[in-house]
Amino acid sequence: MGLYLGLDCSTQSLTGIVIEIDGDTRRVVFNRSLNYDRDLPEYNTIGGVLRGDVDGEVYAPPAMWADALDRMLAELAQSADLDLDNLRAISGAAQQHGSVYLNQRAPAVLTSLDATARLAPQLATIFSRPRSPVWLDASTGRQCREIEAALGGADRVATLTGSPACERFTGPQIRRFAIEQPDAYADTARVHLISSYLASLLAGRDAPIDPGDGSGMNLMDLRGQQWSQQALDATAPDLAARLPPITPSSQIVGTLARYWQKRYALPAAAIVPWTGDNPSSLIGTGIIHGRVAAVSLGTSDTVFALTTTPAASSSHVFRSPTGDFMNLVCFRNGSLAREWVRAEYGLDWNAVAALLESEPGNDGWLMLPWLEVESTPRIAHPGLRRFGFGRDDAARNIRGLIEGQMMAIANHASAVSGTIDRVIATGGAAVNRAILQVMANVFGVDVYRLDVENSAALGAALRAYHADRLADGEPISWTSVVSGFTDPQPGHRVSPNPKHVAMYEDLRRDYAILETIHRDRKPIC
Ligand code: XUL
Repeated sequence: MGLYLGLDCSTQSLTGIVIEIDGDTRRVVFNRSLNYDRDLPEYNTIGGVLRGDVDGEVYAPPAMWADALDRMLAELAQSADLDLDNLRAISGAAQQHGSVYLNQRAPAVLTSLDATARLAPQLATIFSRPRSPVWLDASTGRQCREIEAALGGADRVATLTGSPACERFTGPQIRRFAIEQPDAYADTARVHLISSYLASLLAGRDAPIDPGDGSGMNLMDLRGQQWSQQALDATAPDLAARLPPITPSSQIVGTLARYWQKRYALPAAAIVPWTGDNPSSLIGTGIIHGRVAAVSLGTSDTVFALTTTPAASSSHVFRSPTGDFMNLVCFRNGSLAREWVRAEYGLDWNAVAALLESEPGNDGWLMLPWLEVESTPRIAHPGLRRFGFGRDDAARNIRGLIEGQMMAIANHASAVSGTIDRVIATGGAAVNRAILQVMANVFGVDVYRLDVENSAALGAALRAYHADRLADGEPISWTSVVSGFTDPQPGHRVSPNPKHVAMYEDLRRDYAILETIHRDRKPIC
């Protein structure tokens, strides 16, 4: 019998899931979340982030994620019903693109942590940049253009690294830091992704970056799965020496550090490289075959699918933990926009659901739901665009925003997968059946919700299991890895209503026309 821990450090919370695998018995035995705003109020975040003085700057304190990790392992250690001696491996996922900057003191601090004291205060001296830019940051437009110019244009950057230069991606973020704060950059010995930073804290030493999260940096050669010297040169001086190596995502990188073993009486479990939340969700939704797309309704909404060859049409191509590729489109206006419209009209989620169900199609009225700067399509000048109704009409605003989001996702999904036979819905909003009904009607296919809501954390636990089997000389197929955890359950199926599918086909065309007219050509992505 083995226990496997998967963690997900997302924008707003840290989730931990433990799975137990004992022969054919497979079950989730621990599932907890800590919300940064609520459970770690001393960091003063709103929605897990802080806003900077410069337009578009969004960041988080890296010590907060360390603190959350410490508290999560404390909760795990206190779960009386788990025999943690059986904990064999740990992996994780983190919001993509965010970066953590460490100085040369970090390695010594990580190897000499005092197990009787909290983790975060002990890390106080290791950051060369106390603010970690996160994926919501949109302050690096200038650096994107400079990188594209140095590498021969946006298409060339996309072919090389999987994406055009994007404001939230790590390379442009590093460039801005190196140019605007050269002394702090000179003091930086290591630039980690949030994923590799947290893996380093668990292993007590510098952990590598996996190719899945490495693809979100504009720095990795997508095909070779190694740093591209050309991209590094176009980004910042002496960057190669500051980046951790890239290793396959199933290669064990160490064991749980003594700090954690002593502090929480945990065994020397294997540490498996962490990856990005989207590549991890690919495993946690069981998307290991084509023709199935996943839609993740989280702080960001994403739609993604597995592919053996990268699609030129997709805005992003990442490496997948299976060794293949994944096409992905990301929408910045996800749950924060949904939450905003709900609160703006003073409703609870049941009332929102009732409004969605009462008049599918919003009587033909549409909204472009760009509450904030949007990445798909590129919208630098945010603001809701309402067509045919005003601000005061709660029902039309609610339906306009949520139906608009679903139509945008469905329209752009053609870039990630040619034919879609089925959609797997994940993320916090996937528990709302009325939203999934809109999704099914808009896509015109069955939508399934999985038993485990946090597919990124589940994917991390499953990746830990996969790597553990491999290390034991018992390679196991991905189909066997996910079996029993991600099988679509008939009871969780939401089927489209044919009458509404036809209506949404027309509305989707209208929506696409409006999007083209109103889209902003300023190249942020
Ligand atoms: C993907 C993206 C977001 C983050 C946060 O490119 O920026 O989905 O991973 O979830």
